[in-house]
Amino acid sequence: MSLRRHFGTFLVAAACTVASMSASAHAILVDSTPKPNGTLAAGHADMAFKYNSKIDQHRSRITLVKADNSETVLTIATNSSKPNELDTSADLAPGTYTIRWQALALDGHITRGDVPFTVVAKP
Ligand SMILES: [Cu+2]
Repeated sequence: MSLRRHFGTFLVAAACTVASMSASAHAILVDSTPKPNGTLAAGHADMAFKYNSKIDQHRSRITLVKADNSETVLTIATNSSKPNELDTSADLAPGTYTIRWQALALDGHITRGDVPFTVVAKP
């Protein structure tokens, strides 16, 4: 966690606070697979992140952070029938992970957040 990252988050929050006085539609995560602190089975995992507003799927980003802090940018499957959603997938071994998402809403505001989760071996 760098100071720069925190400062950037603060700027986004401030911009959205001002914008919300007019018509704001910046993206807030409302549901996800995996859930925050949730669990997935090992193997090929489909993941979905649902927001309260339309997302620019081409200019948003989903990064998989492993327990050793190595990062992999995942491919977002663009899907015009699910405009509020970012879909991706990865092949996951058992362990602890974080999905770091960055979503560009149609109001031009970027929001970001972390979804920590655990992958367990298939029974
Ligand atoms: Cu906004």
